[in-house]
Amino acid sequence: MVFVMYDGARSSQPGGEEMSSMTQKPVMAIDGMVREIKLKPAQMTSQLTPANDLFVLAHMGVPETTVENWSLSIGGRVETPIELDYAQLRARPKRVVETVHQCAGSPMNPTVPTRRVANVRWAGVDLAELFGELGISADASHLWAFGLDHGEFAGEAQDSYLKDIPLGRLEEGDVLIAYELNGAPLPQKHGFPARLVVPGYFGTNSVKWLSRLELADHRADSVFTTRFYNDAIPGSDATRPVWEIFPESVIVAPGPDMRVAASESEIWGWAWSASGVGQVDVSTDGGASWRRAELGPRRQRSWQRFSYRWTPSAAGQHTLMSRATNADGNTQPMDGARNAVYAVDVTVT
Ligand SMILES: Nc1nc2c(c(=O)[nH]1)N[C@H]1C(S)=C(S)[C@@H](COP(=O)(O)O)O[C@H]1N2
Ligand SMILES: [Mo]
Repeated sequence: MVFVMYDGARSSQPGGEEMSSMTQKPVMAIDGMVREIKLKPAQMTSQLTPANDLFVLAHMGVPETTVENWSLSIGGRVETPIELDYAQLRARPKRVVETVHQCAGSPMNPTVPTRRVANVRWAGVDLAELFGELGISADASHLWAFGLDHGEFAGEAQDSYLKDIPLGRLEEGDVLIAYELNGAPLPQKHGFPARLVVPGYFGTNSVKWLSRLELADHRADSVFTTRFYNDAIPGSDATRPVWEIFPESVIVAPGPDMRVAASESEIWGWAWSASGVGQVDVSTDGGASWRRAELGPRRQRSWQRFSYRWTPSAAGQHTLMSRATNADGNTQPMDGARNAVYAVDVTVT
């Protein structure tokens, strides 16, 4: 793979040669939205999603980045602001986190299920540990994360991709500055050379091509934080940031429109939420009745396998469904939400 340096001469910005390395913007290798959805639920057959099968989402395109020109500045309400280059990042203790990774779907259609989900292993630097060394100011409440990508979104020019998370999530641990995906350097489309990873939060918060982290005493005011990615709370004027992943599940097998023998067979799939899953129920009659499925263990923040032994009562069409519930009793609605129950129609022969 060849990377083009994003020095002043290559910069599309006027006066590039007078700008410091910190404010230079990389050339966009791909200009405009990228959306590669590679797996349907029936294809999600492995616990760990191979990097090549991972969905790719980018609102404004993919920037060209190099290790040589990359650095991460950490500032705002920290006692000791720093700038880390790639070698300094790699020299720090390496943490590995296996976690479910899920796109929240289109920010313009937040109640439409898309089931863009995977389970991967990220490696990088633990951010709470790093901030422990740098010192967090007493008035800090949010972490802002800036990506190097820029371009047009929602009909306006955007300087960067900017997201925020509450400091409470940072303190819980496992928030990484990640430089590896499944044991290999991050592919370009997944944020090379380093990205934020917020396990348990929707993918939109895990900022790729990370260039700056800032602690602040309020939410970031970007189209990606306060305009989009805020869910309506039914019966109220208030909204809720798209942060924690809701309880959700998909049936992997049998797949849609499959023919199933009338003998005993297994219905299985994956279930997940920000806090893990306490129970999965399966319906074989379109949601009229539900039976408890067996639920496998959670590895760190991974999705969990569920399975149910089914002996069909009659030949013909059956609608299979699965429903995950977390420890707080939150469960999947039948419709009208991004985590709505997934249905699979099969024919029993
Ligand atoms: N810098 C940057 N980071 C980003 C985005 C983006 O457009 N720019 N898209 C987000 C969204 S919506 C998702 S779902 C995840 C997807 O991560 P992946 O492409 O590595 O699977 O990246 C997030 N991080
Ligand atoms: Mo997304």
